[in-house]
Amino acid sequence: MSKLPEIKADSIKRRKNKIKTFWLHLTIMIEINGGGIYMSREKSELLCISGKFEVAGEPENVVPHGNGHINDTYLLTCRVAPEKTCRYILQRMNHEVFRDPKGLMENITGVTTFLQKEIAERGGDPDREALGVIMLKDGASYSEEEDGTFWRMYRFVEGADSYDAVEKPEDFYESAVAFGNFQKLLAKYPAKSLHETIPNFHNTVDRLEKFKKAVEADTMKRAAEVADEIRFVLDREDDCHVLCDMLVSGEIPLRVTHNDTKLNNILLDHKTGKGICVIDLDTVMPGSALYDYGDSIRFGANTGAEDEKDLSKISCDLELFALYTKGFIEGCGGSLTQKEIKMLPMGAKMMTLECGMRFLTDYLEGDHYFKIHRPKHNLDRCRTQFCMVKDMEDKWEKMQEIVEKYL
Ligand code: ADP
Ligand code: GN1
Ligand code: MG
Repeated sequence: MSKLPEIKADSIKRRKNKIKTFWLHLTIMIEINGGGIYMSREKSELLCISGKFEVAGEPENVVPHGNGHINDTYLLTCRVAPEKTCRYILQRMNHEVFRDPKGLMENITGVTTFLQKEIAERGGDPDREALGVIMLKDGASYSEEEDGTFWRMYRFVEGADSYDAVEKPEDFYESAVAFGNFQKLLAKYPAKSLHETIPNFHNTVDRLEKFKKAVEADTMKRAAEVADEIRFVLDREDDCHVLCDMLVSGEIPLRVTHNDTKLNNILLDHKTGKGICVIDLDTVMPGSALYDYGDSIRFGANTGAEDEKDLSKISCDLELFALYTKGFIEGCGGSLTQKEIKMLPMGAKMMTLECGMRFLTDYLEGDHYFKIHRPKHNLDRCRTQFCMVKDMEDKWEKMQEIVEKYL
């Protein structure tokens, strides 16, 4: 979890320099994010939006929170009594990514209510183990502001944290158990009632087509610079069809899945170390168990960060791969089919290739989808993903051996 640096007032000069640097960074970020609404929001405005929700006490403070690439997330503190505060997550939904905020919030209220009930029936704590949507005072689940932005609020899960990298292997294992269990909890969710919040989200064949169009259009004149990366994708065109074909033929089942299972989308309990609450439910849709498994491996089993510039730091850690495999299969509680288990390495490779392709598409199109914090950020991200794919290909037999133990 990133912490804001403290400014120590030991000399006025140093302080002035820091303030100058801060504004320089802020200006760069605003420019990089296309004058993003995110950075230009006034605290007073955020507190005013917060006041429309059913919060306990009075909204007192609000600060940016977390490292998601899509939504703008803030931590809100409300004053309940002189010595007591209550915290919430306030989020601006990215409605360029999620075109149907109403449908999206219907999914989230439906899924969270369902999860709370399932968790309570199993003797768990529904207030901590599932996201809790805070309604508006008028009973709606989100607020549409006059400037066309959409806002929602969640109960802040106290005593837990999300991580941007695996610090302890046990944490990765616990996240696997929790993501597997999440899928199990939603096994009976009425899948047909779910809106497809991002059509074709993990349809790799469709992603490939969009990528090819971006290469052809080359609106930013960046294709020549990334010829090697383009070739990398085209050399693996056949792979892109494998999971889609298996879903269509029914060889692997369609399930209600999370679809965005990176490590920072799970909260780990400070005391027990268990994966206490799965968050970021925007993409809960019918999908494949291999997507959830694969996306976690893509992010968490990588020895480097998703945006690491030094590619020598990138590889697929087979110990972490084995640990996650064990946890996920256990978490799914015997619900994975033999075919799904056999295809787990392919799930990992495809989610990594697809994500790299998405970063590259965004780079070619001018970085309009994923938030970036420096020039070529999406290109750096794409390169780590492709490096990880290559390493998986080199370790393919070992990955299969690890998985075959469970057949
Ligand atoms: P994004 O879609 O942009 O990734 P997330 O919903 O994942 O947004 O939220 C961003 C971060 O905010 C998470 O990684 C997590 O650290 C934190 N967060 C989100 N919801 C909660 C919550 N209910 N309680 C505690 N922390 C949360
Ligand atoms: C986005 O929202 P966040 O940061 O958890 C993206 C995922 C990508 C991921 C790459 C809705 O996830 O699909 O795998 O970035 N979410 C969406 O880090 O596109
Ligand atoms: Mg997230």
